[in-house]
Amino acid sequence: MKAPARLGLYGLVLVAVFAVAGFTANAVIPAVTVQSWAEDTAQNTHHDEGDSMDTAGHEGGHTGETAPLGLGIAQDGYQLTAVTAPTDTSTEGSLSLTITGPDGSPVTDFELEHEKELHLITVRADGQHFRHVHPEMNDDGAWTIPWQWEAAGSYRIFADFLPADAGEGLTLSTSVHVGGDYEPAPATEPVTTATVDGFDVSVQGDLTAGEATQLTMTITRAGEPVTELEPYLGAFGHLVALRDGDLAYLHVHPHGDEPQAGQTSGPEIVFEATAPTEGRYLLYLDFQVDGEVHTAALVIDTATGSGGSDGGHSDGGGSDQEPGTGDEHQEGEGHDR
Ligand SMILES: [Cu+2]
Repeated sequence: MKAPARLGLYGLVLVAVFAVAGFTANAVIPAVTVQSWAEDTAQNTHHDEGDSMDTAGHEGGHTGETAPLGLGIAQDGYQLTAVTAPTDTSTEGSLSLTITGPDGSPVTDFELEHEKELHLITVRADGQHFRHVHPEMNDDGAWTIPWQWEAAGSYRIFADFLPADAGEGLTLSTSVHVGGDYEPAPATEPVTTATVDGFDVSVQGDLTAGEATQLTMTITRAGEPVTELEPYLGAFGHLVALRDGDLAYLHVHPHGDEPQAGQTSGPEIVFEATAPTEGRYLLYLDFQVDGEVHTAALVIDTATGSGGSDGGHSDGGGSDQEPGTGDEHQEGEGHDR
């Protein structure tokens, strides 16, 4: 029996994504290339004819149950369309998009995921200026939110949603370009503690390519543990993880039961994440205290897995910035590892 062509194609795309990410850690352009590959794949799998590309016969590239990476503008017949946004930083306008379904018409029937029908994530190609918002849908199926960009550059826009007819959630994305002076600020090293709005957020744990691992976020304020975390989007925190370089979108799951209204927690929030490949990952934690949502941005590299024990990285991934040896194998290596 021949394996379905779609598996071969999918594997090929994964291999291609890996190769691109591996050779050009901080480049912007390959993401576009990857996106078009992903689109091709989505279209081919949708039509299900399968044999139009002989290269699909290439086997051995599949990596098992790796989830989609959110890099395509279309998947399973669903497509991100009519994306509009201000084209410079001085314009106050709106950000708008429409999801079309397999029949080509706008989808208006969505199911709740993390308490919302559609999650919109925007982030600049260098990982800066992350925003996670929830637009409103009008009767035509257009999702809109008032919008002004805070900085120029190329942005990726992710829509995360669950069409009622699809049965499973989808993440689609596209790029928009914002004119003006652009000062790129890519991640040059891991950042395992960050301060936002007076809260100190740290991450402990390792990301390991191809394995589900736990990441623990700890939130303190003025040195005291924060224990009044409030439920936000059905959890005590919402974590988005993106692969540095192509901004591949990882699905991250909070641990523990869904909180009840009025319940509080802290100072730790535990997540489970699977890094699709080795590399650097950008983490964005949304958490709520006193009715206000804060976002902390962190950066973590995958633990050096294959080939052994890496001599003592087991202290939680160098999460502390204590004087001494806290930076044994990460400082100053640039992006090449
Ligand atoms: Cu959301």
